[in-house]
Amino acid sequence: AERQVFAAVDIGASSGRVILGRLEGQGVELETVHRFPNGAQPIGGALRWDIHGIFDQVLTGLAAAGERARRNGERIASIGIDTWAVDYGLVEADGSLAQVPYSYRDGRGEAQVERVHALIDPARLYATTGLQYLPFNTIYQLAAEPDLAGKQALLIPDLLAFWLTGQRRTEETNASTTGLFDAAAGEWAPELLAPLGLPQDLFAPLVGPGETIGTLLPEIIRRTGLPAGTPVVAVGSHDTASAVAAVPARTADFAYISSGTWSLVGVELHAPVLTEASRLANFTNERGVDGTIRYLRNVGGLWLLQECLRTWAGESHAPEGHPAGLEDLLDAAARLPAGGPLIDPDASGFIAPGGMPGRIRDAVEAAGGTLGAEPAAVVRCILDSLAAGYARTLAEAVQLSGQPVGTVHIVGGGSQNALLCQLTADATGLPVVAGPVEATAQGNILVQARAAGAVAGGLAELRRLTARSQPTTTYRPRSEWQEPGAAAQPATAGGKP
Ligand code: ADP
Ligand code: LRH
Repeated sequence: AERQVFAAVDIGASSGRVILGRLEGQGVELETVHRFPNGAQPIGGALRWDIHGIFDQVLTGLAAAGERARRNGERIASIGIDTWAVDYGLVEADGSLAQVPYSYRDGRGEAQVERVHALIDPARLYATTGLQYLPFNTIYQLAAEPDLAGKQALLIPDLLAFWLTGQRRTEETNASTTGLFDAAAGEWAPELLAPLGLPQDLFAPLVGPGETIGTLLPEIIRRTGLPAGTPVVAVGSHDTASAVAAVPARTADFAYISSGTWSLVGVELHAPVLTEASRLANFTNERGVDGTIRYLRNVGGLWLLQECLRTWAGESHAPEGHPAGLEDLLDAAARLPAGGPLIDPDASGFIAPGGMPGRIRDAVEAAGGTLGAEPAAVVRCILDSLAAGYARTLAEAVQLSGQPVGTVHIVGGGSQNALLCQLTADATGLPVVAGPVEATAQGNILVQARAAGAVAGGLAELRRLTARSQPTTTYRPRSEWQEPGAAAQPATAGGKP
């Protein structure tokens, strides 16, 4: 029989990819077959996603994946889709798209926050949804829609799955980021819709990771050359849920930092923490694979760096996953002394795009500090501030959840940033294990492989499988007497323990 491979469509706010995963011995081998830049764009007077362009890239990637599998004598057993959270497309009853989807970085959600909180007390919202307050949560964006009658809101991965299969579902890990989902029950919270004037049938039925959404439509089969009957399987369609499923932890006492455009910093729990203390600390209880709770906070993330690079390059191009010149800048930033100025990377003033180096300088000066003129100083300020934010967030996560942490795992594109990994080890006083870079695709593929019966076990087994097959780099906290900015000497580990 042909060997099975699994296709992951993983689209972050800064780049998308289609990755093939094949089971090899004790682990999973990943092969990136297509990659494309992504980013919100000003369209029609608002910040939006070029969703038709994104879907074209998905089809190009799936066609490439099919071609690759055919040449290897393999069969694509299924396709799984994950993207960033929160955003959605509005679909009419006839299936057509009502508008180009807005980006969460457009300010229209924030403008609704006061009105929404006047209608439903934020303490009640938190007690039900356990969701951290972010001004762009789906609930605030939906409150800005002038006319939802007869329309359905499909979250971005669900919209792409609808276009591939014709089936409308809402995958539950991503549903948990809407602000309209009951964290403890793992179901929609329909009682929150009416007070906001939102229609009861706004959302499609829920589906969980591992369940089949549908099979490819005939027109998709024509366009991609994939075999008829190829299923689209629900995964942790929230990219962070897939990433956390592929944290290569070998023990239970781990924390994670999913590091990309955002840094998602926290621990995994088996029940939500819905206390007032948790709400005031703004921790979220988002749903993970296998009904787990991702107890975490959003830290501003490499968005700050992406935007600075874009400004320094003339602000013309879309942000890229692998920006040119980044390595030189990081080397220069690593040579600067520790103890430089800090900003609050979570400040809402950093959410919108444009002019980021100036905004960072303003923030430093407003706090009475000074920031060197050269780009490396700005980069160092960002990374020092992120590391400090990680340490603060992890300490609070441990305190609020009671979950002990002995190791910090950094996964995603940002795990390649050796300076940030070392600064994180220094700031937390804990060993940092960096990698895999493509944890999100890995988690996406593992859930598909398990649904197909090709691997078995719970998250702990899936994590051991990742630890066995994906290379990681360990950073130890530097003691204080060391030269400031001394080059880190990470120990590299890969393959078998
Ligand atoms: P997202 O899924 O949010 O689009 P990724 O996980 O792809 O984000 O991570 C993108 C980030 O990874 C970039 O903003 C960049 O800071 C970082 N990155 C990518 N490649 C490298 C590299 N070679 N060295 C250091 N950092 C890198
Ligand atoms: C990371 C992410 C994060 C959300 C944000 C909108 O890509 O999904 O978990 O908060 O994007």
